[in-house]
Amino acid sequence: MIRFEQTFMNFLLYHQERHNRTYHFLILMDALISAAKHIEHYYLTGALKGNLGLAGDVNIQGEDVLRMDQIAQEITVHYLRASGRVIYAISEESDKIIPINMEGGRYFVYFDPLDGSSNVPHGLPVGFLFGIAKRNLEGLEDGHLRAGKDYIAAGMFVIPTGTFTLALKDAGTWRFHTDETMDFVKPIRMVLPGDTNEWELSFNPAHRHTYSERVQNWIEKNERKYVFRYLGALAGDFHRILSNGGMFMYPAIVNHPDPKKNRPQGKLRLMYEAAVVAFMCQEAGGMAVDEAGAPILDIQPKEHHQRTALYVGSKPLVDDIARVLSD
Ligand code: FBP
Repeated sequence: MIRFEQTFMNFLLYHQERHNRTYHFLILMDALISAAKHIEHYYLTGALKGNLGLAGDVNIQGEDVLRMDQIAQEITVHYLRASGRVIYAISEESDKIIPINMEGGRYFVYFDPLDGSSNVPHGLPVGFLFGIAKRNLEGLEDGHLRAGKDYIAAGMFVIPTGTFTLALKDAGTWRFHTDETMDFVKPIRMVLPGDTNEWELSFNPAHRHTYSERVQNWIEKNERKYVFRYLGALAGDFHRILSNGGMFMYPAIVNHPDPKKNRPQGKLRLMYEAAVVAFMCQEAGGMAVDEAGAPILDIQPKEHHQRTALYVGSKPLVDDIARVLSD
């Protein structure tokens, strides 16, 4: 007896029908899935083809660009163009906004095509993160940068593990796995578990003494209660938090022995990293705050590569540190 699982597209079709929505979103999601599968192919064959090294350029954020960053960017922009549904896109790999179909597009797409750059040279798990906002259908669209709470969907592919997680506004966070036909199937609704025995803490321990005193004190007080895990790629670390509960944090760096290395505004990018996992976490019953303890999803971006500190995960834990941060 062959076992058949519900496919992602079948799941999304019913979702769109149930909410009386159009096929446009399906076409956009099909483009993002094609891009992720293509990137995964290049990543899996990267070592063999010599694509896991540096490209020789430096991006707007002063970071060395990896060959795989360029490949992932080119692939994603190709499929977003082919969808015809995107007004403009914002990418970690592009200094400027990427105009796509300014007249006829319906959506804004904010993405990081290959997150977790320190893992790339080793072929270890990385992420493809994306957030989607919609054009103003009631009135004139001024193309303003959207806050996370205005996103209609956000998701991530953990590459090369073949897992895909998508959150839909007011409709939950769903995880899909790849089947023998390389299709994403078997939607599993993700809800952050209440059992604190499984909860994990995730942060870069090499940085802990550069965090603010109150964050260091909070870690001191709580770290023995939870398992510690850190992959060094947001998508991978957040994937675990969604399954086991707990909290991932990338606090502001304010006490670095070399003051030039301080990052009071945080490291992670708001629109295509922090807001993406915050949206998915909220739809899974969790929450996310910044260094002031304010909700990540309420932050109105001033510029598209804006950074933020991030505390994301199970409500009781994030609430607890938010009280310390906002004190
Ligand atoms: P990139 O987009 O440049 O990869 O930066 C983001 C990131 O790699 C996250 O995925 C990860 O959580 C964090 O930076 C790791 O930073 P660090 O190496 O300082 O721990």
